[in-house]
This record gives sequence, C-alpha cells and structure tokens, in this order.
Amino acid sequence: MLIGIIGKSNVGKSTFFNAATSQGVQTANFPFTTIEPNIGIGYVRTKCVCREFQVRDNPLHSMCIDGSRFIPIRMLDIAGLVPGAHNGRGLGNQFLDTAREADALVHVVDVAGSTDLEGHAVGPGTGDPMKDIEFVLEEFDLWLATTLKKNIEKASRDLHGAPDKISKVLSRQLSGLSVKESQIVTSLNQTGLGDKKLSSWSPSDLLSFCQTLRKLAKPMLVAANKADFITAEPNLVRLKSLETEVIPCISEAEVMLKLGSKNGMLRYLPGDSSFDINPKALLREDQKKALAKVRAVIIKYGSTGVQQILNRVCFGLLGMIVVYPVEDENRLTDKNGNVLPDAYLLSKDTTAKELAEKVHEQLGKGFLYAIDVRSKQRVGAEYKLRDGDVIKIVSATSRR
Ligand SMILES: Nc1nc2c(ncn2[C@@H]2O[C@H](COP(=O)(O)OP(=O)(O)OP(=O)(O)O)[C@@H](O)[C@H]2O)c(=O)[nH]1
Ligand SMILES: [Mg+2]
Repeated sequence: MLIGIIGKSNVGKSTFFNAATSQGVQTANFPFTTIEPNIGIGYVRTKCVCREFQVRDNPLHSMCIDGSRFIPIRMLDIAGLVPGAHNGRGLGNQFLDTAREADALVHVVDVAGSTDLEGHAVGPGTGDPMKDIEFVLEEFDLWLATTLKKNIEKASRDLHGAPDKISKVLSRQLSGLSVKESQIVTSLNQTGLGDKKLSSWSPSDLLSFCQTLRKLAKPMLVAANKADFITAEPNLVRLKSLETEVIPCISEAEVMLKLGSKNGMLRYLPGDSSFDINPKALLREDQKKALAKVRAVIIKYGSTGVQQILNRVCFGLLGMIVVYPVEDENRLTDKNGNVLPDAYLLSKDTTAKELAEKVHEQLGKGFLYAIDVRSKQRVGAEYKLRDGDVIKIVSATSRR
C-alpha cells in the first residue's frame, strides 16, 4: 500500500512524512524545500491479537509493542503545489507523476493560516486553508486530466467504434494509475459520459470525469497541520463544511515525541494520548518548555493526529483489515517457531484462498481449506476474512 502526501508548498508535508516514518528529510519555513520525492515506511497501529491468545509474539515484518501491532505501509512525500502549477508555476505539477501509484492521499493543509497561497510565511491567521484546498484539488484534477488526455487519445484509436468497451480500454490505458475498472465504470455513469464517444469529449467533460474518478480512485483526507497555533481554531470550524474528513494534527510535536522516545527521554507510542517523561532524563529548560507545550496541545486534540491519520486512511478510507496467517494453529507459529510472525493488511472482501495466494503462490494453487484458529472451525476457499482473523491454510502443497 502506498500513501501519497500532497499539498501546498510549505505546509508541513515533509514534517508529516518525518513524523510518520522517523526519517529526517529536510524541512524549512520556505517554499520548495522538497524537490525530489522522499519514500519511506510508516506504520498503521492496530490492537494485536497476542493478548487475546495470551502469547508472546515475535513479528518478522511488523512490530508489536505493549499489545499494539504496528504494520508497515509505504509513504511518499513530494514537492509542494502553488496555484498555476499545471502551467509550470513553482515546480510545475509533473512531480505528481510519482503519486500515480498512490492508493490514497493525505492532503496536508496549514490550518493555522501561517503561509500565503505561494507558501511564503505570513502572520498566522492571514492564509486561508479553504482556498489552499480548492486550488490544490484543482491542480491535482488538471494533472489527472493531462495524464488521461494522452491516454484517451491512444484509447480512442483502440476503440474502433465500440463504445460499450470504453471502460475496458480506459482501464488498460490507466493501469499505471492504480485505478480499477469498476471505478471507471462508476465515473462514466456518474458523469453521464458512458455513451459519448471518447474522441468527442470536451475539456469540461474530461475535467468532470477526472474529479469523479479522483474521488473514487484516490481517496483523500485532510491533515489539518500546525493545529498548535491558536489561529487554527476558527479554521478547523470552517473546514467542517468540507465533504472530506479532516483530522487536526501537529506533525512537529510527533517528530519531537518520537525523537524523545528513541533517546529514552520519554515513554510514548505513536497514537497515544499522553506521554511520560523518564524521571532519570536530564532535560534542559527549553526541552521542558517544549514538552509542556506539546502536552497541552495533545490534551486539547487527544493526540498529535499523525497516527490517527494513517489509521483512518488505511482502515477507514481504504477499508483494510488485518489478518494473521500461521502454520501451526496450536502454537500460532510459522515453520520456524516464530509466534504470530505476520500481520497482513488486506482489503475487506479478501477470501481465504486469496490470502493463501498472497502468502505463497504454491499455497494458493494447492488450497484445500483453512482453519479459523479462534473457533478452530474449517472454512472454505470463499470464506471472507474478518479483521483480526488468525488463519491456518491447509494446502496440498503444505506439509500436512
Ligand atoms: N508550528 C508548527 N510548525 C510546523 C508543523 N509542521 C511543520 N511545521 C513547520 O512548517 C515549516 C514547513 O515544513 P516542511 O515540512 O518543510 O513543509 P513542506 O510542506 O514539506 O514544504 P515544501 O517541501 O517546501 O513544500 C517548517 O518550518 C516546519 O517546522 C506543526 O505541526 N506545527
Ligand atoms: Mg517538503
């Protein structure tokens, strides 16, 4: 899974990326600090099943800390947008090409209004996050339209007058954009363009198709960043009128807490609503003050918001579930004795057989049945997995 971070210039995209991935990419209070994309690994947090099964787990590709399972997801931070980017202003919008494969987007916004439309620092409360969101979405849709236009020209040549195949041809042309054919069909229906020849689409047909497709294929939520400023409050109220989900966040605070935790100064897990200072830590006065500020702001919002945003994208917008495959249904281990070694993020309707195929091609091919470890019941190939399932797959190719 890939989550793309988009937004205006200088709103805190890279700070959010650092907060989520614990990387240290460059951030600064001026536009276009980021030019080349940054790729990293963030984690979604879920309650691990280890406590329910009363086992001590040793995950291989995820982490389990105090009963919380942290599962890796890929994240992408790109350059910021300014109005007119599609005409080459700022850094243009070609860099959005790197976001083609994103399954979902986090749209970072400066909710404090401390930057103007171009991303230059201004007095907090001066900038307007509503306007920022408007132009960023417009630029994104125009980028999508340009990408589609190129493909549509090719697609209409392929069609040879068979309009009923529009969605098939479009989906083949758009395969690099992580778009499903069903999403194309829905967009064609919603915009009433299903019966119109591709070659006669007007620019506004194309744009309205792109807006509809973007909402379906690139689900997005707004990270209302810099919520620590007092000027964020009225803007957060205004953002409630958006159809998109908005979560307040303070990326800078998350960076600080993760660093403090790594250095042993604090006890803090991403997503927690509080933190404890290590009584043995020798904190300087400025550090104490900074932490007091962080504490006040996470009391106000319940958390720094960063982990909540990743979780909402993964489990809310994308509707993913977590499933734990094991080889030994009694010890909950793999063949090497690792307890609950894997936690798979899967889309909601994944079946037991599809899980087998994901674990190993051969396991899928020889699939016989699966065991729901919790109930010890056998389930068939078409069994729809549920969040938190622990599953043993029995296959003609497995060892028994
Ligand atoms: N007060 C406050 N400042 C923040 C927060 N997050 C980021 N900043 C500051 O905002 C400025 C911009 O941060 P960046 O992460 O570089 O922003 P960006 O969106 O990646 O910027 P570009 O790459 O230039 O588009 C920096 O000075 C950060 O320290 C926050 O939660 N609160
Ligand atoms: Mg940046």
